[in-house]
Amino acid sequence: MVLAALLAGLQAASAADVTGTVTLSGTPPPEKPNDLIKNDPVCGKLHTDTVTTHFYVVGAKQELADVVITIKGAPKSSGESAPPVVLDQSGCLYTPQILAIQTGQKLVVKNSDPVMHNVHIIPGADSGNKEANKAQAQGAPDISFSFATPESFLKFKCDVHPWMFAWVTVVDNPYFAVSDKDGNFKIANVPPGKYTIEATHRKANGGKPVSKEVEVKADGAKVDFTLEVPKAQ
Ligand SMILES: [Cu+2]
Repeated sequence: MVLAALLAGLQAASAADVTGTVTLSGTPPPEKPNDLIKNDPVCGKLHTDTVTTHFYVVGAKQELADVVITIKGAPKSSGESAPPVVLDQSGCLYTPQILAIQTGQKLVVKNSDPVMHNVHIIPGADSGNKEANKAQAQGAPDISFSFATPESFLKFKCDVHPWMFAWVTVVDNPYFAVSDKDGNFKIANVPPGKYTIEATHRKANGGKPVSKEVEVKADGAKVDFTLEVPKAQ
C-alpha cells in the first residue's frame, strides 16, 4: 500500500507542462488584400470582409500566433493512437493555415465549401514524405492523411484556388504546440530533463528556428521566445 502510494506519487511528479509566450520584435510588413479570392465568382461570395494574407498574426502587445514549438531530444513515439487533427477548407481558405502533427497521427481534411477543392501535398524533395494530390468535391467525404517522417512546414496547396496554402509541421514525438492568438503555448506532460526547445515561424527570423536550452523539472518549465521581423532585403 505504502509502496503503491509512493509509486503513484512519483508517477504524478514525473511529467510536467512546458508553457510560454511568443512575442514579435519589429513591425511586420502590411498584409496584402487577396484580390484573387475577391474576384472568384464562388469564393468571393463566401466573404463579406476583405480577405488578406496572414503572414504575421500579431496581437496588441506583439503576441505572435502560428509559431510552432518543438522539443528536440524528447522521447520519440508514433501518433497512431492520438486523436486526429482536422484541417478544414472553409471560405476557400485552409483553416488553420499553420498546424503541427505527430508522425503517424491522422490528419482529416474536410471540405466545408460549396465548391471543389483539391488537396495537393508537396513535401520537401528528400523529406521522406509522399506527395499526394486528391480532388475533394463539394460534400465529398473527408480525406485522411498521415506522414512518416518529421518535416518543418510541409506544404499543402489547392490547385483550383492558387491562393490556398497550409503548412503542416510533422514531429516524431508528442511534445509540440502552436502558439495561439495571444502568443501562448502549452506542451503537456513533458518528461523532466534538459532539452533544446525550438520556436519556428514561417516568416519571422527568416523561417529559421530560435532555440533555447531548458530544464524541465517536476513542476514544469516556462520558456518565452522573442522572434524578429527580418530586415528588408
Ligand atoms: Cu480550393
